[in-house]
Amino acid sequence: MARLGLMRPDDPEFLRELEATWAAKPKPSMIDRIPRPTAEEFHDTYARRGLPVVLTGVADGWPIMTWTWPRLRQQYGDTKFEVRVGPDYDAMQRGSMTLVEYLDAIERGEQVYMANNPVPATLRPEIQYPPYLDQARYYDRGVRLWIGGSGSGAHLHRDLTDNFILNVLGRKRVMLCAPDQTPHLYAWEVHGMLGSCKVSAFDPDYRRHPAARRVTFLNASLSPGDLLYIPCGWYHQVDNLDLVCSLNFFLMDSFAELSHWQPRRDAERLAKGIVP
Ligand SMILES: O=C(O)CCC(=O)C(=O)O
Repeated sequence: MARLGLMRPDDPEFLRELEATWAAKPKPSMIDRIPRPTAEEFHDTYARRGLPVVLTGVADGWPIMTWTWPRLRQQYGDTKFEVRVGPDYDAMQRGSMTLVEYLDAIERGEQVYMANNPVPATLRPEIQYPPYLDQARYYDRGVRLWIGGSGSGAHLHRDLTDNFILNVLGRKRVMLCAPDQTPHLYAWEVHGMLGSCKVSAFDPDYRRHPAARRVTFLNASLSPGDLLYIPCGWYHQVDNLDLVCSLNFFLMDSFAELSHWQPRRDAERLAKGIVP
């Protein structure tokens, strides 16, 4: 298995090379679903090529997959979480609620999303990392908890690291498109480097965003236990189809192999005493 880089790619030069690399190669026409691949299969077919994939069966037997709504309510009902309030990302307020208050608010039809919370210490022992990468690639604050009602979700954006989404309860739909589609997605400067976009991948308004006609969005439908790998730079938009609980594992790095970037990764590895 090839050794992979360690650098967090928050340099605009990295993103430019990532975009140029994708502009020069054919894009996938669908997102593969692969049952429990070996680490070699995952690295060689997906991570090094920067290709998204849904891995199935990987979380079978993990403690987290025994979570149920009644158990979450009972064990973590008094735990406080941050919530996003309101339907529009750019105009939303942030609030704080216990899990029980939050689940009750969803039942009343309120537009709140318990998004992107650090995992509370009491829950940590139940969490395992996806086994494909050594533990040093993960970091505690990179594991995030998302609980949302039907219709909640995240607008189209990209992240600056590789990322796994583990869907725990409910169904989630994710639409993705390749990193080089930036010019057709109408950047929306709500949070700078994240590359938020005004285009809706689920319901594009071609009258307002005509260039979006050129974009092919790929669908990934996630059921409980599905693990979606989103490589750095891939745009994604999320729609929760039911009451959903999911976890994110944001990594320290991008594993896409880029020719220009590789010498800098090698230098970083040497500086850290890691022999390639
Ligand atoms: O699950 C969600 O609503 C959003 C997840 C997301 O945006 C991400 O993983 O970057």
